[in-house]
Amino acid sequence: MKLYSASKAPSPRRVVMLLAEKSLLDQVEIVSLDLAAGDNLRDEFVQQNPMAKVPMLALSSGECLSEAGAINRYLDQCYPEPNLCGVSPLEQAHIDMWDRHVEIGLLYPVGMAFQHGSGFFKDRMTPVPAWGQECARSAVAFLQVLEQQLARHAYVAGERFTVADITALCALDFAKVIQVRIDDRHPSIQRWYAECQARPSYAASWQ
Ligand SMILES: N[C@@H](CCC(=O)N[C@@H](CS)C(=O)NCC(=O)O)C(=O)O
Repeated sequence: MKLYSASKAPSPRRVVMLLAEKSLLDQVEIVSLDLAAGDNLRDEFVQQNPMAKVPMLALSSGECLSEAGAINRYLDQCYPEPNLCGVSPLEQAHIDMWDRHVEIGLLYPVGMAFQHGSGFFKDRMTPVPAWGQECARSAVAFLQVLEQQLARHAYVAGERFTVADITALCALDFAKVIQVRIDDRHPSIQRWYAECQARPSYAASWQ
């Protein structure tokens, strides 16, 4: 398998962290694209992933998968230990629900705040700074939702570490680029973050 990734990008990092949790990093070739240089916009990449984004997982069959959530669910089914996406239908739905809450409530707005505030991709989109500011505000507001959830539960989707924690960690780390950080208003997130940061997969995911 080949994972198309990019240094410091939060979406492929979700997949790298899941691979690390499953001790699979040595079975995957990681191909790092230079997004600023537009490696992901080149024809050969777009033919395999019409959305022109990373991550993309290329299987030995020639099939290509994109979307971090879809790739992680596929890998969790293929390599079931440790389970990160849920076992029973209800648990799977619950974990997927929180993964989506974090993706929509935090990761997406942080990404929009970064793109529209920095103009990092202005060669391929029109930055709208006011939209970036609105997205930053909604990301900050979501931290209260996360704080309440983590005050009630050990982890984002309940009492064990799952893909929803991976998504939240990657989103929170990336939020630093838009100056959004957890602080004294978020004691439960701080407790959870310290625990997750101590996992070997956290250090391994920075590649
Ligand atoms: N929803 C997608 C988001 C993918 C995404 O936006 N990836 C960013 C890096 S984090 C990217 O490839 N950006 C390049 C571009 O927009 O040109 C996922 O979860 O995989």
